[in-house]
Amino acid sequence: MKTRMMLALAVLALAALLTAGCGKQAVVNVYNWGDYMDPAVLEAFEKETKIKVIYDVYSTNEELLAKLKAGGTNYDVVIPSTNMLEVFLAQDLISELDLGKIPNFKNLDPQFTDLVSDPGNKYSVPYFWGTIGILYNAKTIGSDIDSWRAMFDPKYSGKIIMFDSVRDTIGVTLKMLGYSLNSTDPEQLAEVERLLIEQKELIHSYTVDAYEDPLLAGDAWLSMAWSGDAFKVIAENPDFKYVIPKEGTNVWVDSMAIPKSAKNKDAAYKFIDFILKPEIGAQLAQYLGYSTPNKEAQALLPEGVRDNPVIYPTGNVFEMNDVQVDIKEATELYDRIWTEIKSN
Ligand code: N2P
Repeated sequence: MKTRMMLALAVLALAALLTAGCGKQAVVNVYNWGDYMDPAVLEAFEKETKIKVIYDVYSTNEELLAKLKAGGTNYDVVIPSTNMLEVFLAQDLISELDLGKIPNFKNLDPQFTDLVSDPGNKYSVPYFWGTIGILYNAKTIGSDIDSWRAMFDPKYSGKIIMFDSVRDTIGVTLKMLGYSLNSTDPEQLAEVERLLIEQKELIHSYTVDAYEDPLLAGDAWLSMAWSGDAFKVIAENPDFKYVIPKEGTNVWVDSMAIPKSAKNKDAAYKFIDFILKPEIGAQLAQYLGYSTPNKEAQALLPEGVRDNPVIYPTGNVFEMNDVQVDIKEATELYDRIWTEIKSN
């Protein structure tokens, strides 16, 4: 009896193994920022290509770096910002692209291709871009905000949310002081450290992905915000306004790239090309509220989105704002300052 059961089990196990082997479904492992994808787009991709998407999210570029370096994850598509892409390239973590396999690359606006972080797009293809600004409840506050200084104003004590993101929070404070977002000057950074430590008693919280709820609930009045999130909050409650402070900000561009450790490169190419289809780019742009670098997609957007100043600020956004670059050896100094601020 026992032997027969064992035999039956062995046959079952063998059958399972064989089916898994034959019908092995193609997959693509995508690792993206949180709140940065329309699930319907993933479903449409799976339906069209029969490739299954395994999807995972991170909150910051630094988290993405840590995960990639730890190995063992085998992501096929990752979406770092320009500065983190530079770090990846310096550490030889990214595969060179064959743009011939991404015919929809032609849909991109030349303003967002051939960036200094990746001349000739040898390694990356833009996904979305946007800004960091201040999202605030204009009704509660009762006046317009136009400066990063508002984030340090004691009259908003307990109502201010800052980003839990080393480069972004140090970066905008540098901008407030009239310095470069990419400063590596120890004196300028010491000044920033002092201000951010002083500011701590005014802070409601540090977060990058949980500021909408406290704002909408009235527990916080003003927050550092990504433009797409701002667009969504304003749509929910028009008392909110989004401003790029007059001192300037970080204009970021996030790009899709294929790690060297990717196991499903063909599927990764198909995924990237799918995202660059005009109608998919437009669907995503509307869902996310971020700015599409895809000019064919932008043309498909309805009025009110296509020309919304939160998403597409007028004028040349690169003029008064900086794009983050890899700060190389100064990364250690930034990390030290950040730890000091957070633990103080
Ligand atoms: C959405 C992702 C923001 C991207 N939470 C910032 N680069």
